[in-house]
Amino acid sequence: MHPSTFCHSAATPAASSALPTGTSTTLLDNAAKAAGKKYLGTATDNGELTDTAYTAILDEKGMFGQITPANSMKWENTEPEQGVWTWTDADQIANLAKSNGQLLRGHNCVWYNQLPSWVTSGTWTTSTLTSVVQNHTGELVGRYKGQVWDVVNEPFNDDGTYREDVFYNTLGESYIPIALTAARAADPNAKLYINEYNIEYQGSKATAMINLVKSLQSQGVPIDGIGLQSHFIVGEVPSTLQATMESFTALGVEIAITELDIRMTLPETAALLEQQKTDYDTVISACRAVSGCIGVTVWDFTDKYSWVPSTFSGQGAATPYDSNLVKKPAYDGIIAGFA
Ligand code: 9MR
Repeated sequence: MHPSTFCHSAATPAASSALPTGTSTTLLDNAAKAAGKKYLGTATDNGELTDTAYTAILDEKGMFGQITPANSMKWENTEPEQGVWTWTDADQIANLAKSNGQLLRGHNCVWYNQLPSWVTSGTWTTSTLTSVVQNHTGELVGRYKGQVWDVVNEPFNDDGTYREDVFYNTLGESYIPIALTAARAADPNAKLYINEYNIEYQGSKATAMINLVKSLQSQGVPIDGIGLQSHFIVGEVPSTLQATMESFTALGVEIAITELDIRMTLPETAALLEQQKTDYDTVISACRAVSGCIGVTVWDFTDKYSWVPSTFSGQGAATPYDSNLVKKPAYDGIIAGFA
């Protein structure tokens, strides 16, 4: 790199220098616990753990009380071939949680995405796929005991019908009780969740989740919680969020915000960042107000590693730290929400 380019960019990151930053010195998990919540957590991923500026924040005591592996516990990474288990990356995140004294959220056992081809392209009968689901779920939940698990991830389409994947197409809705029952058998102390997006709004998808949980409860199938992923858009956080949460906790299950981020159309502006601060405050305040909402996880804490730009072209800046690991106004919004 040309020396003058280096000096310029090191001294004044052009993109963020003119924009407002976060100023709170309160740590995020400390704020969550002071509000009576179990944690403020973050997703993280193995490739990020060599970034020492990143890990300095991730590991700081009082900052994140919980972590979720963004990818390393997923099926394609843990059982890439039938009965062949690869635990190195998953163990790295679990061990990090242990050494930092953080809760771990297992993510996830059964999901339509990031599946190895032996699962998606296999020739299954009801009986063989039941065993596969039981075995995979049991291995994961049994390996990392005493944790919270997203046992089933994203079972619904946005209209509230069941997503058609290899599990549903072979086993119908019964794959859900099969997975939950196997998880409970593997670790009676694990908290078992179904995790979903676009259930933060009242509508067919949230209603489908309520009906599913009621049905599981009536069958005696173990279900402890509902995860609201909460991938939001700046200025569009649902005004009914708290009411939706209450409709879930009324079922007698706990809930958590599991993958919070609030994206914007780039470029960032001062006005968008201020709105984002308000939006983070709104989401955190809703969790704070609902006693059954146990905690909030951001889907990574820095724009440097957010999944958003690669999925939503032209959008990003969804997290509380910018890509230079500088706090954004959104950070202060989280603190304000817990205050
Ligand atoms: O953050 C994850 C990203 O690194 C992966 O490429 C992506 C692949 O599907 O999955 C992301 O995490 C998803 C999570 O597992 C389930 N809910 C949506 C998340 C964002 O896509």
